[in-house]
Amino acid sequence: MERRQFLSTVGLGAVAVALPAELLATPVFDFSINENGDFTGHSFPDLPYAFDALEPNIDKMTMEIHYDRHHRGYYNKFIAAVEGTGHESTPLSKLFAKVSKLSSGIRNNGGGYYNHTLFWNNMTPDKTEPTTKLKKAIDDNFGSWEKFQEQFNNAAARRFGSGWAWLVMDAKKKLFVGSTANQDNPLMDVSDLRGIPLLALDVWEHAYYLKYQNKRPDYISAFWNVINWDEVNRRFQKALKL
Ligand code: MN3
Repeated sequence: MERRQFLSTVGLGAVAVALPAELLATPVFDFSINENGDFTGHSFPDLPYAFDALEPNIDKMTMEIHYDRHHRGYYNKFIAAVEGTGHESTPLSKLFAKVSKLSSGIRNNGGGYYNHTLFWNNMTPDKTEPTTKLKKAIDDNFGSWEKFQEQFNNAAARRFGSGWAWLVMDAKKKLFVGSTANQDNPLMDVSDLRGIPLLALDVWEHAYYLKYQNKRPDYISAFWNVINWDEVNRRFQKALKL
């Protein structure tokens, strides 16, 4: 047994409660299925705003390259990786729930396809606010809004190399902050951090290097200016009902 498996088996992992794939197979968390839970196919999503919409926090050229080359690349490679496996019509959440048994092509590119779709949608040029209910849950779980921000910023800044920072909810409705390496995400059975993703931040260098170079903390600070709290609220409400 690997150490990571052992830790989650004995309950010492950051989030030890595994989430049944059925719970996660809802449109809020898995955009490859519809409101009835039926698989609707994989498709490369539209960016929900213009390339320059998040300026000056995230610059236009970074958005163009990130969306049109990186994200599209993950999507195309995912489609190629899943072809011929019998999983062409399996929703993403179900693939992620058993990704340890699938190819690294599905894991890395399926993760890249999914994570970026969440990421674009949890940013906006519009002014949005967390609801009172979400703020209270943050206070209850982290002690204060500031402590939540500090934990999130640390998770994002301290992820060594490439990866993602997350706010997640576990099966007991507890909120956690953490990070994953590469294109892993909290829906994957290989991840130490397991839960329903409410907020995602890409901390790969390709997400910020053109504007921020080596100053990842500056990029993380700027991210707070463009978080789409309407979307985070929506996922939070949906996750509470699972
Ligand atoms: Mn990226």
